Amino acid sequence: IGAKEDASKSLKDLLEISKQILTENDRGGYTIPAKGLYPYQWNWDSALVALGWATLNEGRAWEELEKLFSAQWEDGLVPHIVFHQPSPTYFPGPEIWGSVQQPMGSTGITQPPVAAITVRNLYETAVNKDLALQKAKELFPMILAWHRWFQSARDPEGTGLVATLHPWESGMDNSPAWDDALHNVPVDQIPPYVRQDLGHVDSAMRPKKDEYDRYLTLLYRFRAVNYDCKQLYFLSPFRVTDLCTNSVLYRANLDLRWLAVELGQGENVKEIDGWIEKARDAFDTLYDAEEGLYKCKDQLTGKLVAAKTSAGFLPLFARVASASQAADLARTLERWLNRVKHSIPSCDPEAPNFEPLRYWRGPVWAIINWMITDGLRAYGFEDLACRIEADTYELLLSHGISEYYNPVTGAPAGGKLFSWTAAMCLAWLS
Ligand code: 2M8
Repeated sequence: IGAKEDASKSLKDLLEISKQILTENDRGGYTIPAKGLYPYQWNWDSALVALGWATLNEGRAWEELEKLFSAQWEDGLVPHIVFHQPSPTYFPGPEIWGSVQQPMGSTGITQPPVAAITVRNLYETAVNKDLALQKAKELFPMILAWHRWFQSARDPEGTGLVATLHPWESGMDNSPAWDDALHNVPVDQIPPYVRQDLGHVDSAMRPKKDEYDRYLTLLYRFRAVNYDCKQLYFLSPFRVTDLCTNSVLYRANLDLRWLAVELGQGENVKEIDGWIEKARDAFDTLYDAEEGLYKCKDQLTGKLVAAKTSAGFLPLFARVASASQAADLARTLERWLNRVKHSIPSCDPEAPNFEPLRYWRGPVWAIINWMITDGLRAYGFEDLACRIEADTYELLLSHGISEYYNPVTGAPAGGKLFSWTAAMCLAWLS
């Protein structure tokens, strides 16, 4: 009984801390990911953080999404960062992006489209059904416009999979999956710059200068055409098929279709079904049967990327893997997990470029653990899902609510008191 009481006390503490983090990072309708390091509204962070808010205050959860979509561009893009209030602690901020297409400043690129997944989740679990119906109805056309933007702006050639034009769009900025494609981006004469991230976090945990030079080269090239989505796909020297973006979009389309039926928007179902069907076939071209893992692709060379990353398991979250592919993925994942103490490393721990401390090149991310666990459950791998869930819980309990964690030692890394990790505690681990 003593042990049981201890465990529930710890859970209570963890939930209390998580609640405090969201409250302290609340800037009035939107939540910053972490003080200092990320002082604005980030796109997929907000959609995930809304799941956490829903356990505390449903109205506040809906508001998070409304605030994000208040920055939607006329062409349908929902920006990767919205600059609601100026802040000197982040680079590159609004003065560098220089975008003028919407009332508040924003970047001119996007991020993995989690919003539809969150809306369905909030709608289905809502206590206040009237509010949920009203908010879901309001958000539905905006999300549909964003998904249409993905089709037209990021798959103008109709391949079935959307392109990612900047590592920041993938959300997994310095993933080894982008090393070769990014290396092929020539560094332009860009204005000198000072990185703010290195004032908040140890440089051993962040992308390198070489990568930042290219991130900024891409930014300035995009800015030169005012982020015109009709041109960007064709002019970007970086163009990849990202498994995270495509898996999240696939799942988001399934959830958008569900919402269309539920909300009496049935006339849109055929269009969404068309996207889903095309993507389903195209996903197979990313599957590496020998490795038992999906791979990203460099669209400009036409080659699958050799790097093995945790994004390769996200087709489980999408529900796009076949039963036998899912079984292969589960086997591969178990192999990875047997190599490190804490699940799930963001890259294959056996790979020579595995870096347990550096951002998206090795560390554990609670949001990715949630997505992959959700996928494993859907395919019937309950034991593996429970193992990852218990592991994540222990990790957060022992090491606090950080941006990411070293999978070998469990040490917390990156930003502290981090919103999306807190949201995962509230929405998933409680
Ligand atoms: C990280 O990315 C930002 C740029 O968008 C950065 O490092 O400056 C990524 O982990 C990204 O996925 C995340 O949305 C963002 C805020 O948490 O931080």
